[in-house]
Amino acid sequence: NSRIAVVPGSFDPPTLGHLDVIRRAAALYDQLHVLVVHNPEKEAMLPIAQRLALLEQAISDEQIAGDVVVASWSVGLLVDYATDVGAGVLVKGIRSQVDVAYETPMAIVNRHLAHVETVFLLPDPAHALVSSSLVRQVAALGGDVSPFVPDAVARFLDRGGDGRAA
Ligand code: COD
Repeated sequence: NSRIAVVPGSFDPPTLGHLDVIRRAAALYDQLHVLVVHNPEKEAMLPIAQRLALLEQAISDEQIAGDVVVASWSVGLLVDYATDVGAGVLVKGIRSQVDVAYETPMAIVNRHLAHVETVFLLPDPAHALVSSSLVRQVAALGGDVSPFVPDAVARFLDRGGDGRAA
């Protein structure tokens, strides 16, 4: 009876906050699915395929131990993916009361829809203020994003991977 969890997110781009949650969740479960979910409410910086590639690179660079699968999902409910892969848990990072307010109704809906529980991990204080939207803003204005993102992401954005001239 293996314990399988999904860590969903936009990961646009992956940050050190995401990698911290992934590392700690990988230590808690037998198998982890890091799932890039298309969020229609947010205007994307990077295509899904690029986010997948950067996540895979960062997870390998950071030598995150365990059975970690990287995948994407753009059709239907997030809990349908969880049910398909036999996962009973979604893991989310909680940075603030804003995250609690955003995640609570989704967690309740997901439990009703598919008996999938949501587990919240508190962030490492070192990365608690990091968000993808902050990184997108710094990158768009030509700032140094390297304190906030894995090396693979910093190199990619430095090369102008966000569409801005390098
Ligand atoms: N420290 C700790 N955790 C962090 C940090 C940090 N610095 N930064 C981000 N996180 C966490 C977030 O809280 C979140 O749990 C996760 O990492 C991903 O963050 P993002 O910003 O990449 O992703 P979001 O917030 O855009 O989430 C997108 C989802 C698709 C996961 C979300 O919108 C969702 O669950 N949607 C449900 C879709 C669905 O099935 N809807 C129908 C039923 S509700």
